[in-house]
Order: sequence, then structure tokens, then C-alpha cells
Amino acid sequence: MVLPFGGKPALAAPTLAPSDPHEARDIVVNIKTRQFDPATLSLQSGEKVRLILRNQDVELHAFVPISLFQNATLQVSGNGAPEFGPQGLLRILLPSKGQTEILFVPQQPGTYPFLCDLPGHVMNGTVVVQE
Ligand SMILES: [Cu+2]
Repeated sequence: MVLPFGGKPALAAPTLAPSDPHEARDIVVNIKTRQFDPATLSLQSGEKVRLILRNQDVELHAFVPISLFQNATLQVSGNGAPEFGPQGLLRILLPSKGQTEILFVPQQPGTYPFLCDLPGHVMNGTVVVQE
């Protein structure tokens, strides 16, 4: 097992930031004409990632990750509005022309869907975390 952050196990608290944000790999997802682009993201388990969500539409969108951020340490910045629950990050509302950055380290390999849950929006994507 490879432990992130200088050998210390990752904690479940969503407010803890990864130790050095400058080493992260940037992954940009543009939101345009009610689509996530790209819709499939390929991440590596244990790598530090800065997920950058850019809403280029003139309407509000939401980023709703399913299970991806459970037990992950993360840091959210930008002008989106994040909502947290007991399991961590639930949803981010992205204003028109807004941008949000999520700094985190994916842990558990698997396939994690995400979507926009605003009424009438059929917008889906997938994060694949590889071993
Ligand atoms: Cu939307």
C-alpha cells in the first residue's frame, strides 16, 4: 500500500488540504452547451489532482460527484458554491462563466459517475480511477 502525504494515511475530513498544491496534475473539464468536455476522466490512484471545472455556458450548472470524494481529503476553491454532507463533497453549483478547482488525491480504484442535477439537464460524465 502506498501512503500519500509523506507516509501519513489520508484522513476523511473534507477540509484537510493535501500538503503541497503545486505538485498536482491539472485536469480541466469544460462545461458547454450542457455537456461535460471531456466526459470521461482517467485518474491514477494516489496521484494528486487539481480538477478544474469551467462553466462556459450562460446558465447555471451543477457538478454532482457520486462516491468519488468519500474518504478523500480535498480542497475546493474558485467561485462555485460547494455543498458538503457527512460523506464529504456532495455538489458544486457553478455560475455562468464560473470556475471551481478541487484539489484531491483519488484513493480507491473504480468508476465514479458524475452529473449535473439541474432540472432538464441531461449531463453525465465518468471518472475512472486506475490502480
Ligand atoms: Cu447543467
